[in-house]
Amino acid sequence: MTVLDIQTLILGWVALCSAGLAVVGGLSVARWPRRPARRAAALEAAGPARELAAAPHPEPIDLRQGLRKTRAALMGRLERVLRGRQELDAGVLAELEEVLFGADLGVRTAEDLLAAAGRASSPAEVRTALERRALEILNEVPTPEVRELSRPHIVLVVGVNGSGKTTSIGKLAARWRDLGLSVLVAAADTFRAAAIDQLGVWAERAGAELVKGSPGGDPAAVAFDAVKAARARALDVVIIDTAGRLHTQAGLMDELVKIARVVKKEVPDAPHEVVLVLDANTGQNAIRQAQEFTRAVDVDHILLAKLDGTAKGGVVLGIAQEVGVPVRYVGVGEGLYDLREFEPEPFVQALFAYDAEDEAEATATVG
Ligand SMILES: Nc1nc2c(ncn2[C@@H]2O[C@H](COP(=O)(O)OP(=O)(O)O)[C@@H](O)[C@H]2O)c(=O)[nH]1
Ligand SMILES: [Mg+2]
Repeated sequence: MTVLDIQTLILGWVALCSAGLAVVGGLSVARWPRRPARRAAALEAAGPARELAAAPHPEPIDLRQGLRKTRAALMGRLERVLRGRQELDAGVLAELEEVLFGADLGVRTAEDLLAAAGRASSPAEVRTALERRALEILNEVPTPEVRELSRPHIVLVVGVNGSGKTTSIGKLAARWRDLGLSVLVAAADTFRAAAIDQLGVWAERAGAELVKGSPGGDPAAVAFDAVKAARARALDVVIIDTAGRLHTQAGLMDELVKIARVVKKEVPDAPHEVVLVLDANTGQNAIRQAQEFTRAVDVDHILLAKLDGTAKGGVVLGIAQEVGVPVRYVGVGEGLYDLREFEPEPFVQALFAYDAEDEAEATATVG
């Protein structure tokens, strides 16, 4: 081993540890730098993946922009109820109830927020009261313990068909690559040839390697081969894509359990991270899906995809309150870099920062 090899190894490990800590513990170390200059500095520190990540990429969609539809729907309706009202009387509360229960927050969260609104001293105070309570709800979700990191760090990605798994894997792979880590993705969704090809395209975009089987093959065997290959070649991260036929089918859950079991044969404490991908467009259905998946597999955190295209982004609150598993990432677009780490405070701020542009959107959609 040359001096350079050793250096590369150490740098890779430092990056892996900080990335992993950020993933597991929600710590602020190695947070994805949002500004190009800071990203460049981080890359400089990360070393090995410098060349790849130095390639220019489009400016990613920001959270405020991603939440516009949700904000226009929820805040727009609230504005209409509260505007010009002097008293927080039964009439206003009944209207607020209608808005909150129609906002795809989940029943429990709608009730909770209605109670918070009811405790406000005047209609003018309702928005602040809701904002404060929303933040509390998100902060009440327990954050997972920081664990020892392994190499390879094995990530299992689960969720129903079309929720955004494959796309999100591309985005996750790109983040880890930009931190200087080597990434291998495993095409364990073997049901459709197109699904394997789609993952191949994302792997190429992200600069990750791909392990695939033949269409119709055994998903667990693909996952096993991928982990074996990653170990043999000392790669840092393995991300396993899975099939997502209806979550109500016992077959799917059994298959996920089987994949996890087979991977353990190679790495006993794997998977180190199980990510559940949910589609924000499905609103309260996402809460139900999360409950079913968390019963079958040990989900560490949730990636809520397609927040940009939906007015149902308030479901983040319902997920926090009714599922109790942290939302770790949000997808805000179809590009490689349209993934954000979810942080309660900026999220709530973006959700409540209603402005003239939102008003125009709300007028167009709510009328
Ligand atoms: N607007 C938007 N579209 C997304 C996002 N994530 C995924 N998609 C789209 O959702 C569709 C299904 O995604 P895919 O990754 O194939 O889902 P899978 O079946 O779970 O693997 C694709 O058309 C993606 O482009 C997102 O964050 N925002
Ligand atoms: Mg897929």
